Amino acid sequence: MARSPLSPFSPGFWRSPLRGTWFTSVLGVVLLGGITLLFVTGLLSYAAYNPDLSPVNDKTPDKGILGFYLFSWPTDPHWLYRLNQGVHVTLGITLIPVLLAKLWSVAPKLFTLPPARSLTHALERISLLLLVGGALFEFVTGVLNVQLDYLFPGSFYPLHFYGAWVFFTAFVAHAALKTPLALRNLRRLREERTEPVAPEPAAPTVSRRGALWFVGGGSLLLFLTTAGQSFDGVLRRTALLAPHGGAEPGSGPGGFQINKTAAYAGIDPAETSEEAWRLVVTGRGGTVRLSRADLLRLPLHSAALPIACVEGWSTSDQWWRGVRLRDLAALVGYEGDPPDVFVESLQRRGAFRRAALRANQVADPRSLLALFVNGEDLTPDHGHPARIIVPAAPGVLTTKWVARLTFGDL
Ligand SMILES: Nc1nc2c(c(=O)[nH]1)N[C@H]1C(S)=C(S)[C@@H](COP(=O)(O)O)O[C@H]1N2
Ligand SMILES: [Mo]
Repeated sequence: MARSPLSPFSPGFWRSPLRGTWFTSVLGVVLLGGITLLFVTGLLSYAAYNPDLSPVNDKTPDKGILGFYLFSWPTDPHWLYRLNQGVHVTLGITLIPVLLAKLWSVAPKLFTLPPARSLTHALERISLLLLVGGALFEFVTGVLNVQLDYLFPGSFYPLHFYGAWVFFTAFVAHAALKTPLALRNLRRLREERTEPVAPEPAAPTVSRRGALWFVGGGSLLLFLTTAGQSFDGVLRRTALLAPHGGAEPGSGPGGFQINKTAAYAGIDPAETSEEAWRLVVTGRGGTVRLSRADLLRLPLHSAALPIACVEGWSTSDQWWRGVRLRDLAALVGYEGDPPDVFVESLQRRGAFRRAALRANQVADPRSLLALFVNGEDLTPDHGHPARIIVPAAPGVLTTKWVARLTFGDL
């Protein structure tokens, strides 16, 4: 047998007998479905931010046509964002072994020489570069965001969003070219009859089917240690790999997941006291300043709504109680048809201290400036003295430690 050459550019370098059209086709078909669903849930996640209420929610400069949106994000069903983002993040993490196995199975192709035999071949290889680079970029930025709590504050979002367009464009071209072949391979070829791509294959140590079980087992393990972060109690404890897995932060009314604590956000308790804190509400009818006692004299309403973060974790429904946003709009000149609102927190630095909500969200009777949760005053970490809560909206729009509401078309 010939000695294995050292350079990956020589075909004899690649020895695994597992690489072959059947193996690649099975993984390819799984990714075709999985990545399409990732892209759709990702776009919906973007729409859920109300990106057109810019530059507040989507701060990307010159976003052009890729920053399009087609509809006002609905407020029903109230768990819509929770489901969408749970699927997006859990599926993305579950697909990692499949993606890696697929890249491994076609790795020799990335090293073929000459780099381009013709113009078409050159174009195909450039598109592969965008495909592989785009896939790695999207999965790495996604995992970093989920695991490392916004490693690059503010910039994850445009990176992951515009990276998705690059990746998905290459993915569509690749799928259009290869899907018919992959499906034909799966119909015609049986695993045993596939020729290995290696010209000098080593002796197999595991069957192709066995290798697929290994990949699938890896995915299952990731799924089982991630999915629980979208649930409370016992299930959350199974989410060993998720930052918001494990135990709840304490018990009692405020004993559900916390994104940023009051201390982290630099909220000075002196500013949130009964005497110091005033809510400033502005609209076409003027400005009113309300203490917490003033708010408590307004009609109070309850709504059972979850917190669902872009990172994929969520809580079950919590019981919020407070003043309807549309009632606050009515105080400053919008009787009946509330407009958009711009919300600002007491927080001075960092992300997520300002957010815009669209008119349909303000109008929903379950959209509250919450003062209580689960029957008690909000805890400092959940936004005392007042926070926004809106059905079906991403957590990032539910501003805590609210200081100012400005109603008007944005
Ligand atoms: N002022 C302020 N509000 C905020 C945040 C923040 O960092 N600062 N984080 C937001 C994000 S990203 C989420 S997911 C929710 C989390 O709410 P919780 O900590 O009560 O679970 O609060 C939102 N409101
Ligand atoms: Mo979040």
